[in-house]
This record gives sequence, C-alpha cells and structure tokens, in this order.
Amino acid sequence: MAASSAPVANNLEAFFMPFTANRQFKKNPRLLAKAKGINYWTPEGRKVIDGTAGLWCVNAGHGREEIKQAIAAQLEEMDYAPTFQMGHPKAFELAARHAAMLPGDLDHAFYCNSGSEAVDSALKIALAYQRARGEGTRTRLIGRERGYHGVGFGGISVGGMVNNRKFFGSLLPGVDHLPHTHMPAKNAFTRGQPEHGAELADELERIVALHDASTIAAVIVEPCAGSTGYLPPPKGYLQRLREICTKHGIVLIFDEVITGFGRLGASFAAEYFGVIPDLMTVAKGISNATVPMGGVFVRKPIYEGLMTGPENAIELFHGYTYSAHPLACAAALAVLDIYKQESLFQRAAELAPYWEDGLHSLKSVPGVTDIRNLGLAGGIDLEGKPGAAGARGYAAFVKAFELGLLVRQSADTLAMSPPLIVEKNQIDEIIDIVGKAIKQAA
Ligand code: PXG
Ligand code: PLP
Repeated sequence: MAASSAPVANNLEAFFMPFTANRQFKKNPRLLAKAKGINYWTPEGRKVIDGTAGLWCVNAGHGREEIKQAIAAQLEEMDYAPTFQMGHPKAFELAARHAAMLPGDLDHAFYCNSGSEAVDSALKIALAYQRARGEGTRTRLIGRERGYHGVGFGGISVGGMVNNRKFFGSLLPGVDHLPHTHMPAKNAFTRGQPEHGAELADELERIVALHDASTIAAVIVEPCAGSTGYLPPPKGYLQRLREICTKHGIVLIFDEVITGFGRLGASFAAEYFGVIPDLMTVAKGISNATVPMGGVFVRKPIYEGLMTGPENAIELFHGYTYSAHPLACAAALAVLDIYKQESLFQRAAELAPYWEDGLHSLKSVPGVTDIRNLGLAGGIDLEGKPGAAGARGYAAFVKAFELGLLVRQSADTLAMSPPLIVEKNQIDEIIDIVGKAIKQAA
C-alpha cells in the first residue's frame, strides 16, 4: 500500500486533529480506512458499524454509486466556476429543488461549505435584513445554553458549549442566551418529546423585556439539540418561541445542520414540528458528506426585504469562494434523488419506534441515568465517575469501537444517529454492542 493511504503509528504527528486529544490519540490511534453502506473498516480490515452516520452526516449510507457518478461527471464537465456575479446551472437547479421541498414560504437558498459557515451566514443575513427594513438598531443575537452552532466566532458566541467558548476571548458583543431544556429531574427516560419545559421558551419574553425588542435581531436554536447529547424540544416549546419572535419582530433561525434531511423522519425539523423559522441552516446530509456543503434557507419576506436599492447594487456583501461549488451541487442533486427514490425520510419515520424501543431497552443497564430519542437518533447519559467527568463516556466510546461500533461521546453522554438505510437487525446489533460497551466500561 502507498504510504499516503496507510498512516502508521510513527507518522501521525503532523496532522493537528480537530476536537481530539491529539497526544492521547497518537499513542493509540483509531483509524477508519474504508466505508460502504452502514459500515466502516479499519486499515486492518476490522468491520466497525457506523452508529453515527459519520458525524451525523452520511444519511444515505456510505459509498453511494449514484453520488460518485454525479461528482465524477461534474468534474469531467467543469471543475469549478465562480458564483460571484457569475453562475452555473446546477447551483440554480439545486436551489429550485430545495425550495420545492421546503415547508412554508422558505423558498430561497444561500450556499456555503459547512454548518459553521451556514450559521455565520444566517446571523449576517438576519442583521442585514433588519437593517434593510429600517430596524438597524436590532443588533443583538440570542442563542441558547448548550447550543452548538459550529465553530466560527458567530457560532461560538450564540452557542452554549462552555469549552467551545472559554478559550477564545470575548467573542461577539451583544449576545444573550436562553436557558437549555435539559430537565432530567422531570423528564428522565422520556420517549420522544418531553412533557415538561415549554415554559422555558417564555424566558425569551424576559430577555426582550430586559433589552427591548428594538435591539434584538435574531434568535437561533437547534430545533432538537444534537451535539450536547441529543435533547428533543419539550412539547409546545418551539411553537412558543415562534409566537414570541413573531410578536416582537425577531428573526427566528432554526439550525438544522443535524435535523435537516431526514434525521427526524421528515425532510426538516420545521416540517416535523410544524413550526416554520425565518431562516434555516443546513449542512451534513445536504450532500451526504461526500463534498463539503452547507446552506441557509430563507423565507420569501426576508429575501424580498433584502432586494432593496438600485437594481445594480449588490444586496448582500457576503459569500464564499466555494459557495455552490459545482461538485457539491452535483453531489447534492444526486443525494436528493436517492432520498426521494428510496423514501429515506419516511423510512426513518417508520424505523423510529423500533429504534426508540431498542434504545430504551438499555434503561436497566447499571450507570445509565437518562435516555432520549427522536427520529433516528438518541442520547444516553452515563453516571460520571467522581472527579473524572467524561472518563466513563470516553471508556464506553473506546469499548464500543473495540467491539465494532462507532458512537459519539460528549463528556458522559453517548449519542447515536445511524444512516437512514439501517436495517432492524443492524439496530439490534448496535443496541447490543452499546449495552455491552457501557457495562464493560463501568
Ligand atoms: N450547527 C449544528 C446544529 C451542528 O450540529 C454545526 C452547526 C457546524 O457544522 P460544521 O459542518 O461546521 O461542523 C453543527 C455540527 C457531534 C458533532 O459529535 C456535531 C457536529 C459536528 C461535529 C461533531 O455532536 N455538528
Ligand atoms: N483569505 C484570503 C487571503 C482570501 O483571498 C480569501 C478569498 O479570496 C479568503 C481568505 C476567503 O476564502 P473563502 O472564500 O474560501 O472563504
């Protein structure tokens, strides 16, 4: 094998790994070298079930022939074209396809290359829109505790993951946060959406009363929080947020980087919950992670609100070299065909109760303190070891990998989100391994 495709323990140094304990990892690396369907294989050929769809992104499963061919054909035809004052056909085709599948009057698409870029783009669109409609004093942005909105300065400012913020200085000014909705004392082991906590949305009224609506541009939340350990929204919570934002002229942004493209068993969380945000951020499943891509979906009144001034004026001074990259557009179009032909969102909805039963069968495993699920994803909280927060979660994650399953670990929480093509017997296998891993890591 060529050296470039076979990293070994002694040449792992140069790669500065993201969100990784670099020194620990490089002493005892875990490598993935091949993928197909819902499985990975290590360089030694050991199979590892992909219990997380990569990082919540390979929704249609790995190695999809149709996507590969679409990318190859695009590469043959045209590798790259700018989208600043120029265009290429697939960018417009993709936006029209997305607009057609979006709920409500979300009907325009801005493209970028990741969820982090999508979030920063959405925050900027919200600010520019408020200014364009003569509400330029609205500059405050409201996020939520435990929120994850990527790693740009905008995203970490509105985000609420302490470790993602505390090392990086003063962040954006004028940001406030809603309380998170994790209430294990009342909601532990809830199947689906929790009963308690809708009233936490009323905290937005308190924030509005404190700062005045005339200073607030936007609120951003994950409709179902992902990275923080999977927290489905309490019943009625999102509806309440929507009402308060509408009442006070605040742009509501749903960050659907994880929930978008089928994870909940519907095209988007907005569709699933019947709550339409003003802006929606997406990434991950948009291209099945084959070519990096992200996007902001925009409601008609926001887009039209920005179409002011003379016709030759640029309406939004924002964009990326790779906005609507031709390879990403080709991949995203092929992915939409797969989602449709295989009814993968519906499939996720049909499998969700089976997945829920499987996950909650782990309730009696010693050390499990909460289990949450919605759609084809879930989170399991483990009792932390005294003085060693995260140690138990990490041990369970490593054990699962050794037993042949990839899960995500965040502190003492495990999260899982298999590709939407997963079969029932594979769900059984995932649940079996995760149960064993938790027990063996106790
Ligand atoms: N918003 C949300 C809601 C996300 O979940 C991002 C923005 C940022 O996307 P990019 O493409 O810039 O990473 C995300 C990403 C995990 C995990 O294990 C989650 C994400 C990324 C990596 C790991 O929970 N979410
Ligand atoms: N830095 C420099 C020096 C650049 O010239 C550019 C783009 O032209 C960027 C950063 C931004 O790169 P991107 O458009 O890929 O985000």
